[in-house]
This record gives sequence, C-alpha cells and structure tokens, in this order.
Amino acid sequence: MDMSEVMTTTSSPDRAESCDALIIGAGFSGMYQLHALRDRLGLKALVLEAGEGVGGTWYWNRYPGARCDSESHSYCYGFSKELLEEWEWSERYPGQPEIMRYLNHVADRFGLKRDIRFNTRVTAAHYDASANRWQVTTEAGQRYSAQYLITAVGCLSTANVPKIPGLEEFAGDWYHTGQWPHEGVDFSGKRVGQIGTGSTGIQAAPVIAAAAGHLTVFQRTANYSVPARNVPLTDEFKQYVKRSHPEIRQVMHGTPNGHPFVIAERKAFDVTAEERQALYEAAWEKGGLQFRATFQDLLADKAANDTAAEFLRNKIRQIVRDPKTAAILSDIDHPYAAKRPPIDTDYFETYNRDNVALVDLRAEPIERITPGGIRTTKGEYPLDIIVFATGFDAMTGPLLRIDIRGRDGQRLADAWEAGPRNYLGLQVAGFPNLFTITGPGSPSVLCNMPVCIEQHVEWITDCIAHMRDQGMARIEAKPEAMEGWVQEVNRAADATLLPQAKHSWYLGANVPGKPRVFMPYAGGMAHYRKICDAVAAKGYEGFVLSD
Ligand code: N01
Repeated sequence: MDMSEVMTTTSSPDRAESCDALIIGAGFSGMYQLHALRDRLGLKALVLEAGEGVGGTWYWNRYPGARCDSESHSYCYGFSKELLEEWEWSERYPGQPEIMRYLNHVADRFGLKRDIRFNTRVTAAHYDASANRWQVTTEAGQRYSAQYLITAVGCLSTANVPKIPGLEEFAGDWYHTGQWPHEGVDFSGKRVGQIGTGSTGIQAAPVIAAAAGHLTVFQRTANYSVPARNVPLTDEFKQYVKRSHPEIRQVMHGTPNGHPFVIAERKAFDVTAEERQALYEAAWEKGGLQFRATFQDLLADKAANDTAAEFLRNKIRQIVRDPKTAAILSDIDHPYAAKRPPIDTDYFETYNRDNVALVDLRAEPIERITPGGIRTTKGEYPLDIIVFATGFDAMTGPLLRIDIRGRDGQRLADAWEAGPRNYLGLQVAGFPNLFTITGPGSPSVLCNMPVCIEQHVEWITDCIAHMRDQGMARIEAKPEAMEGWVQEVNRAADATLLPQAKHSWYLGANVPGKPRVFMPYAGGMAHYRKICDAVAAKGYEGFVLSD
C-alpha cells in the first residue's frame, strides 16, 4: 500500500483516525520517533500524549530541586548538527525548567506539535490480525488505528504512592514528586514530611528544607550520594562543547553508560590504599555520576566496591554533625551504585539545619497516616504537607497500565505475569509491529537516556524503512529469540553487583507484589548497540517478517 494514500479522518467514538504509525508519549523518545518516521520516511505518524505539553518525565516531575543528573551537554539530542550548534545550556546539570525550554524548542523547530494529540491518554491497544492494525482507544473514548504502534511511555512515569493506611483521612495536602502541581507548592511556615530518599528525595529535601518551617525526612533505606557540584557553564566550556560535538558523542557512544566520560581502566586494587583515597577524593571534588568511573571494577567486584562504599560512608559521618543522624544516614546495606546512585546539592548538609529531622523507618516503621500527620511505631509526627518521593512502578508499569493485547487477544499483562520478556527490549513475541522504546530488556535506565532513546528510535526507523523496501507488512519477534534474550538479560545482570540491592526498583522490589526480575539490560550500551546492529545486518535475525 502507498502510505501517502492513507486517509486521515478525525477520531470520534465511532470513527477511528487512521495513520501508519501511532506513538504513545511525547517525551524525548516520542518526539524524535515522530520526527524520524514522519520527516525521514514520509509516514503518516501521530503521537498521543496524556499531558498538555511535550516533555514526558520533565513535564510531570516539577518537584523542588528537579534537575538532571546527566551533564547538560550530553543530555540532548545528537541527531541534528544544527540543533546541537544552536542550543546552549546554562548550567553543568540542566534544571527541569531549562529542559522543558529545550524540548519545546525542539518541538517547535521540527514542527512536531501539529502531529501530537495532547490531553489524550491511551487506555487500550488491541492488535487486529486480519487487518494487521493496532486499534487504540483513549480515556475519552477516541479511537485510532495504525499499522505500527510504538510505545514511548518512559521508564519512570507511573507514580508509586504507597498504600499507607489513613492517607485519605490526612487533613493537610499531599503530593507525589512525579505528579507535581504546575503552580508549585508553598511550603512557607509549613511542617513537611518527606517519605523517600532516592535520587528524587535527595534532590528535593535541601530545597524543601530551605523553604519550609520544618522538614522531617522519613528514610526506609539509607543511600549513598555524591555532590553534583552544579555550576553555571563558563563561556570557555560552551565554546569547547560547540567545537567538540563529534568527539564528545564518540566518547558517549563508546562507553557502557552513554555519559561523556571514560571509565578508568585500572581496578581498585591496582593502586595502594593511599592512592585509592586520593583518587576518590579527586572524584568527590569533581562531583557527579563520574565518581562511579574511578575504577572499572566497582560494579563487578564486591571488595572493590567496598572501598568506594566506605569512602562515601565516611563522608556522611564527616558532614553530618549529629552522630546519631549520621549513623542512620550512613547505615547503608547495599553496594555503592547497585541502586541508581543519586547526586546532590547539599543533601547531607541539610541535616545540619535546625529545622530538619530524620526518622529511621527501619527502627520505627510507619503504622498509619493520621488526620494530623504520620504515626510510626514510636510516635506521631505532626505535619501540614506530605511529599511522597517514593518512586515509580518502573519500566513495566507504564506499559501494563495500558490494556495491550496482541495476537489472539493475548494480554501483555499475562505474557509478563512473571516479569517482562522480550527480544532486545524492542519487541514481544505475539505482539506484531509493536515496538517498545527503552522498555525492559534494554539498557535504558542504566544509561544516559537520550543516547539509548536515539539508538532505539533509529533502529526502529531503519527497521520500518527496511520492511517498506522489502514489501513486508509485519514484523514479530520469534519466541526462541525472546527466550535467548531473557537469558542474556539475566546473564548480564548476574555478572554485576546490581542484583545484590534487594530493594531496588531495577528488580521491581519497590512495588509490593511486583515480580522480582532484573529489568534493564546491564551489558552496556555500546555492546547492546553492536548486538542490535548485527541483528539488523543479518536481515533482522530472530524476527519473522511477512507481507
Ligand atoms: O525513586 P526511588 P526516585 N515507605 O524508587 C522509598 C530517576 N531520577 O523517584 O529504598 C517508605 O529511587 C524508597 O525506599 P526503599 C533515577 O533513575 C532521575 O527517587 O524502597 N519509603 C526510596 O528511598 C532514579 O533512580 C533523576 O526502601 C518508601 C524512595 O522512596 C529514579 O528516577 C532525578 C516507600 C524511592 O526511591 C527513581 O528515583 C531523579 C514506603 N512505602 C530521579 N516506598 C535525574 O536526574 C518507597 N519508599 C535524571
């Protein structure tokens, strides 16, 4: 069929709007996927987006202190030389408002918004085998139909509000960081309780403490953190970035994590204890996720990891003046970076403020929320506002909250009952022409996200171009290829210390009842890219293509 002949109709409850490709989500991935399919392949492509604007995770996560942990010059698209040259970041790490300005600039520059349906939340997507089309329904009852369905729903977009009894009786206000009100929250003079000390909570606590009357942080699991050392970018650095895009991208594409720094080749015990200490001190002063790159074996060898872990625990004890608080904060039970390592601005220093208190939920678990605050087994903490920095139903959550059904009505929720299973993190057997950008089974959250996103979008676009060249209408992963990839995902995780953090969201452990399966692919982005390229070069090995 000539794609240009596809008729477009306005969707209504009884009439489906038809296009070649439907993309769910207008964040980094959905925006680029639209550009690639529409402007490179000439497809009729549409994006369906629940929010009122573009931005995905950055549209929703407007909590105080929201800032990217990737350095700004690497947290952007690389597909357009002109875009790289014209955009200038202002700080070492981009804050949420600046990222939103960037994404809106991209959307306007490439004319994307005209093909994005905002305020449109997808609730169901069913594959109709006889027509080889995906029939998609929205919350408002609109219907869409497309040959290809591409989920660009993000990995961390389904807020996890823990089911703590009594929340509905709370007389104050409560917020989840991932669904933050656009008008902001006035903390002045308020007694605030924050639950959660992951990357988000560690970013938010210092900013909330500075604004609130009093902040109580409820910590279940103590966490490492390294100073971000955010600064305004100098003109010199901005010039360096403008001159050096190709070299910077080469580094990003050559490392396992897609960041613009190289992981040291030395191992932790290749140097003396004094040298190791000096290297950790230098990395601490430099700040950021690069701390992890001090030695190449930090995530593979527990003894090596212990040296970094002890260095970081000591830093907490040095920074936090009250020894009891320092002991609770530094009582960390998992290897460094086995959970996503946070970076911060004055997080541990915040506990030296007079208006901040820490509650150790391991010693006094929460019993319930009362109308006046939070009650633990040891007492009640009066609060006006509760902030849930409690993370997300990560990776599978955003996909499984849509009623996705493949061939013969098979539900994705059933196919993934025991945990996610797919081929290359891109396709699920039984779900033809469905592609999942940065889904489970791909490096995604273990990597600087725009790098993984661009690789997936480009692979999917090339795949669809190949199908059209070959007159193929359908692509589907073979079950045996999927089984092989599930084993590879497990093998890659088991070669690292990552599965040792038993409460990690990488394992789904933060959501009660969720299967404990290590979800992202830990084999590294550079290696993963080679695997995907080899599969394509062998005529999409492991997939069945049919007309
Ligand atoms: O969520 P988390 P997050 N009672 O799941 C606690 C990315 N990110 O929003 O560890 C009490 O990491 C939970 O405790 P525990 C980044 O990839 C990126 O902070 O489960 N506490 C933990 O302390 C990150 O990893 C940027 O025991 C409860 C916290 O809540 C990911 O988002 C910035 C609880 C949740 O931590 C998620 O981070 C920020 C309960 N019932 C985030 N339930 C960037 O810079 C949960 N907790 C790009």
